[in-house]
Amino acid sequence: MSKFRVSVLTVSDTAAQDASKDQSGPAISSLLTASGRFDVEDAQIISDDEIAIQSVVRRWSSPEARIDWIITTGGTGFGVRDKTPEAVSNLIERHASGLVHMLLSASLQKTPFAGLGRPVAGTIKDTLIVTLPGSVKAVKESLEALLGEKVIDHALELIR
Ligand code: MTE
Ligand code: CU1
Repeated sequence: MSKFRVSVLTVSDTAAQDASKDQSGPAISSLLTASGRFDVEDAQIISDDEIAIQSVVRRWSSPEARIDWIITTGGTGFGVRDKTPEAVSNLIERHASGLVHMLLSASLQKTPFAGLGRPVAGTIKDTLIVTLPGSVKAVKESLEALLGEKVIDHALELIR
């Protein structure tokens, strides 16, 4: 079976100014690559801007891009600039509330602050998209839940 094609979008005003401040994007890429099941095809950093988020997500979810899974990191909390879930939600065709539930329940076992996360997940055409929080700790905990029992692999097999 060929590897799943993943693109990683870091959403952060700070990292958009200075790419060296992006820790969660590289953390996601290295965890995925280390698993041996995923190829990271593209990684970008943009500011907390709904239009900018949507333009990247639209491009990556177009059939020509052939991306199986888009992961975003950052902008999912309560900060006034945190708009990732709203931007992504408007593009999702089928919501994956089960994956959201999984992310939240796994994360709540690590910290009650996970209750401040507002993740969304779902499919846009043949692409799955999941929004993760912005910290490296949260990203590791979230990917552990999604990749551990190969739940995400099964989801990706069903849509490809
Ligand atoms: N989820 C996990 N697994 N671990 C964490 O430490 N931190 C929470 C939450 N989700 C956390 C987590 C916190 S403190 C915030 S504010 C929200 O994610 C939103 O993060 P973001 O605004 O960086 O996207
Ligand atoms: Cu927080």
